[in-house]
Amino acid sequence: MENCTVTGFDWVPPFARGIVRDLRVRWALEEAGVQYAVEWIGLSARKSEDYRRKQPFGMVPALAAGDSRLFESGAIVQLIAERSEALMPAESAGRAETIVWIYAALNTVEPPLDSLLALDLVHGDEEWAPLRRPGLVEEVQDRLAVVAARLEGREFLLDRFTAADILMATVLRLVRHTDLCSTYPPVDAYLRRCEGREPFQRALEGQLADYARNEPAAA
Ligand SMILES: N[C@@H](CCC(=O)N[C@@H](CS)C(=O)NCC(=O)O)C(=O)O
Repeated sequence: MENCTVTGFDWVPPFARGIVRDLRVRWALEEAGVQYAVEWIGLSARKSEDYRRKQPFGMVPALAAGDSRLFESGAIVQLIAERSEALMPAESAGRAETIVWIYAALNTVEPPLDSLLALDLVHGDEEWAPLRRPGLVEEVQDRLAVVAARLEGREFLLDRFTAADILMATVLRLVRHTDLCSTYPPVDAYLRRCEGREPFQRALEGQLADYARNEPAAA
């Protein structure tokens, strides 16, 4: 992949730092050893016609790679992985297993975890929030129990690190404001293992540094 530019937000409030989805793309590029630039869109400009040409839903991330204009973090990470054996085995069984776990992370595990994040950190004061929360926590626990069973005796989702781990670990981080992951020791150890990787640390530092640079001056 050549001439890669990732688009992220120029600033987000503290609760969102380290979980905004351009982190997934930065991490994948770091693991694959691909050089990239970052450009930023302001929260208020994200729905502009101009930005929607890069990301039709007015969200981040987007990736420009040569002549390609890509969006959807999962698709972007998968496409990076398809060009890098560091992220996806070349043989077909390993490739298939990686893709299965990419979709499991995004389609099955992410929805309830993302809803819990929104409920706790965005809608916490709504009247319905305490009524909805127990059922949502049960759904999250149901998904985490399956991930824990998969990780029993394994370091990663497959027998090596793959793009699926980038997506699963960044999905698990969505509930970092709770102790839910830490109640499943294989999940807790897995998350620490993934977050301990140098490429993850570089990606995270890059994202946090960008927000720090754009921090509004204190009144
Ligand atoms: N399915 C999309 C979701 C992207 C997404 O939710 N991005 C958030 C930041 S993590 C966003 O841009 N939110 C702004 C908004 O919803 O308007 C992906 O994975 O790329």
